[in-house]
Amino acid sequence: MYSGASNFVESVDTAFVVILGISLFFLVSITITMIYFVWRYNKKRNPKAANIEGNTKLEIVWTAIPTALVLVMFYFGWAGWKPQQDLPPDAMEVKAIARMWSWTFEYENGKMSNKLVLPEDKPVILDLVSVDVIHSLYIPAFRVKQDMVPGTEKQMWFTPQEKGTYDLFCTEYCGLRHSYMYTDVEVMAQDDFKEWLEKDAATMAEEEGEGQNVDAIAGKNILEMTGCVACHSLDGSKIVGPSFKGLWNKEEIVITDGEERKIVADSAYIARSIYEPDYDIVKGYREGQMITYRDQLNDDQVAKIIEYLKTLDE
Ligand code: HEC
Ligand SMILES: [Cu+2]
Repeated sequence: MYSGASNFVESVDTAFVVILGISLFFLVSITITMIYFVWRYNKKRNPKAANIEGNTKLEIVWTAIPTALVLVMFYFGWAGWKPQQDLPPDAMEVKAIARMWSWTFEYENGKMSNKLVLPEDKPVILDLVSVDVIHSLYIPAFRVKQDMVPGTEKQMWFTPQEKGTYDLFCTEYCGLRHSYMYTDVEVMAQDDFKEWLEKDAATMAEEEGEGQNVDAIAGKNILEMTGCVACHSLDGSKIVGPSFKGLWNKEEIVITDGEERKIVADSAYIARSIYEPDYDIVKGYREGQMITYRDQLNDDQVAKIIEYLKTLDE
């Protein structure tokens, strides 16, 4: 508690402690009073019951005090909530994209990441986008949480104040692999962040694998960043969609407009599977599970993905 990991920790924790304190006070005092009454007014000690007809003074007291207490709790709740609604004008903006069942964060320079990487002590606004169903973005350590409703534009903001790694969860049950929909928030020094932000998938790949097939490594990074691996395994096992292992140049039966037909998984087929997933449905799988990546991936990125898929032969 009161960790200071974000600028909202103090106000949210204060509201929590105030409400917890009032609740504890009443739990203890009501329990003690009950026990005392059982002892004091049982039949042996108090054989003849009194009939009390009402007491105006008491009624005013037991209306006024709880009303005041509820208002106190409301005040602390409001004081913690209101600043979260007032977006700062000078904040850095990051687009947070939720889809079944992964997170992608897109920065102003176009960089994508499956982790939320942020500089320390700089206010950040998250533009919340869901491409399919209702998700909810929750960072417990920062005391922030906001539903993400497809078709609406919502935002949330906070200032990370301590370097470190924190959990980020989806907290709205969103289907089969909802419980896998989590990632990290990494808060780093402003200089380290700047350096990280400048590196795109291609330069990262160059550093990772000197002399190797750099496009393929970049393709793997893109698959991970955009969350394809939430539904497609790389090792032959079936998750929600078919595995990517051995996909390249495979002959398959797909269903197009209700008709079965045979295809070969070449570049054109794979690219169309990414841009228009419901055009061909792989036999044995369901339509409508994969949502188009038209807005998220360009031809160059898709080409790199294909380069990587070529390396996953059986
Ligand atoms: C929510 C789950 C989900 C996610 C995320 C997802 N897919 Fe799919 N994908 C499916 C399902 C289900 C199918 C099979 C039905 C169909 O063909 O549309 C499929 C089919 C495919 C196929 C055709 C496979 C074959 O065997 O012919 C390709 C290629 C593909 N996806 C690529 C991708 C890529 C690349 C990404 C990430 C950019 C991605 N998918 C993200 C669920 C998903
Ligand atoms: Cu979710």
